[in-house]
Amino acid sequence: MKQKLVCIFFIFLLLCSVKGCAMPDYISDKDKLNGSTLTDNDNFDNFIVVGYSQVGSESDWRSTNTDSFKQALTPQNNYYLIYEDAQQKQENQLKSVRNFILQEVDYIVLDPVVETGWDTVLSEAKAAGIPVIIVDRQVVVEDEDLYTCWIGSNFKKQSIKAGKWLENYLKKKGRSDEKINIVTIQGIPDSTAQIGRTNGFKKILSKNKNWNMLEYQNGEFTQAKGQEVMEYYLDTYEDIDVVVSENDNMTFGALKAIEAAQKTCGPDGDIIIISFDAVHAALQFMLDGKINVDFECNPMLGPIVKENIERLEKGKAVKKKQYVDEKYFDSTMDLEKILSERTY
Ligand code: GZL
Repeated sequence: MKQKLVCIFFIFLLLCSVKGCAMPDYISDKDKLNGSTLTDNDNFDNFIVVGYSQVGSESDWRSTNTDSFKQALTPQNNYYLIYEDAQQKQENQLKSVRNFILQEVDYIVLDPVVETGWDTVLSEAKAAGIPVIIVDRQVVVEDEDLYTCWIGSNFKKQSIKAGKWLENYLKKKGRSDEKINIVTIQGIPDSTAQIGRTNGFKKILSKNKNWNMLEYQNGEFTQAKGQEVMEYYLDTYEDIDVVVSENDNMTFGALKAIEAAQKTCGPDGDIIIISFDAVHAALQFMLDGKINVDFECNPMLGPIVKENIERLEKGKAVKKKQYVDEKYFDSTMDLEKILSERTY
């Protein structure tokens, strides 16, 4: 079976090179086996072939997340990883999953850009007898048996913690009864991260009648769009007290816009910045006094997926929903020490 896969793979690559079509971004064994190239008589029988459809490469968090899979599912660990970047488009993911089914991979790992629209393609994978592991964001499907398990963050919990952090912060500043104007830069609509982070913060917002949410705008989880949204907010609203930004890259864009508007932010500034992901660059901005608090979203899912596949290979059951551990960081902490110890 694997010989067929290898042959299809090389014919596909040959056609791509001839037709000039965009080659999929494969992490093939040859990348890892110290430059040696694959040959037809490579025995793939002991390799676990994984088709991995990733959302995109829109953020620092995403890159770290992708790397965690590339470092876990390697030929040295007997994996053949087929990685495809969907550029944040669901239609690309649907094509990738169907491609994986055609290639008769052993497992499909899907990080769904949005929650809906997966029932048909996951039914096709199930009919082909290929287990699907959902990671990071979630799918909403009629039949939960269409996927084996989900591994990721509790986004709603992250932003409930963010709302509670803001309550405590304002209390310490003697601003508990002050009118607080808030704007939110949201992630991709209908993505689990956006839904969870928006709804979690809303739970705390509803308990604080003096908090005034001025507007929600989609920052697409990217720095460029985050800056654009923040520029709009600064042009539209005279008095912004808090920015809730649903990922660090949008926060980076917001910081640029705030600086360009000659406003200040962070613990000693006019605008309180609440961010999510807690990537290295964001903690550096926090150390520089630009970000007040950042809620971690653990990107290291590759090793956990590897553990689950190995359990499945032995016929063992796996938990349907597996939440990863996460913390938060704020400017009162020893950020130099934290930065020196974190791997991402
Ligand atoms: C969260 C993930 C989000 C990150 C963003 O798990 O889905 O997508 O918070 C990324 O950085 O774009």
